[in-house]
Amino acid sequence: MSKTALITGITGQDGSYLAELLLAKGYRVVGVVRRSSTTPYERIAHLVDRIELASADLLDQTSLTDVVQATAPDEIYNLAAQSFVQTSWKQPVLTGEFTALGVTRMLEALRKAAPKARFYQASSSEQFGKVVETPQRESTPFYPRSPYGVAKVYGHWITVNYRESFDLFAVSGILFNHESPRRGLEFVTRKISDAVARIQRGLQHELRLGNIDARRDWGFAGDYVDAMWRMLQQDTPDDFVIGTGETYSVRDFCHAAFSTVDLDYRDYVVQDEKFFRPAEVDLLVADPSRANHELGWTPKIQFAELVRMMVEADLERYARLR
Ligand code: NAP
Ligand code: G4F
Repeated sequence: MSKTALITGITGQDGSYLAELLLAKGYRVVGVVRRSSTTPYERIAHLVDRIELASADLLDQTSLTDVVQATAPDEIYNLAAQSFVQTSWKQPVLTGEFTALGVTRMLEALRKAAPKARFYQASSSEQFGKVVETPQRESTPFYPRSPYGVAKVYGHWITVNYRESFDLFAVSGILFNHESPRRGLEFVTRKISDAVARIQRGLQHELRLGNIDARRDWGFAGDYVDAMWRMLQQDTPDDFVIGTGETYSVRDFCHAAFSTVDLDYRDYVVQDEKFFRPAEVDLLVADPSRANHELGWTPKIQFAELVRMMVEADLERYARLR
């Protein structure tokens, strides 16, 4: 009997890679999509014939409970969120509704309609924020620096609380930044890879960025969805930090991306106050040793390969558009 997985956020970067992984493992995959007047399925267009889509919204308890009831999942991956940190200062209440209370709604849906299902919550290294130790591990205290980070801390602790209160198999993966050619264009890595391709084609002449000294632990999204799956295959539910253990600055990313096409980023990057944040997360770097040992998980794609993959994908995309 094949297992059934329910994925919220299937139209997002991670949802699309996770759906591919689970289909390859023989799962029946059901993805939650919210009602829209358009069908924004570009990341899963190649999968729509092999997955089922169900309509529900993180803001609406009835729709979530109904989808869980109708699907009878063995595993639930709660990936849906308002995931862009910068937007969380402009829409703090909505971010709290989606990214914090949305988790409680999903847990309530599971508790009522499928209490035996295993639950994965997409926690974030943004929870470490103004870091109190380096590298950051599972025991590192949280100090979030944005409404998004605060909402994710809530989502994390409500998952722990439901596990302990109701004996659910519910876990949080504290994932550090993970990127891919499917990353949204507003995130800094994709903004850079897209700009490199546009500059190369003469469509753009400069790249306006905020704080290029911020450091992140960047991995490949395809590797990270494998860690999500591994967390739900354990004998006992537990939370894990997932990252590469290496940190690079936005400036490093610019250097690597522009070098791919033999350009010097200093000739194009302009710093713009508009992209600075009210409170910044200066440095993130994971200690993924528990995931290495207990999940048998290690990232396959390193920083240089990730940057090249993203720039080449955008170069090809613009070449196809010609
Ligand atoms: P993403 O590309 O922004 O995708 C977000 C998904 O959430 C989209 O499918 C979106 O649907 C859906 N969504 C948003 N609001 C919703 C609502 N009210 N009801 C139903 N669905 C809704 O994010 P991602 O990069 O794949 O990240 C996946 C999850 O991991 C997020 O929770 C994110 O916060 C977390 N995370 C990401 C990273 C990272 O580096 N990528 C690191 C740590 C944690 P639409 O297509 O309809 O907008
Ligand atoms: O790419 P970013 O917007 O990602 P950020 O804020 O680290 O958040 C991402 O990773 C989190 C995991 O730690 C996820 F939970 C979250 O959902 C999201 O996927 O910004 C990265 C860094 C920041 O320090 C930002 O200030 O890049 C800096 N930056 C500099 N200039 C910029 C820009 N970020 C963006 N988006 N745009 C700029 O122009």
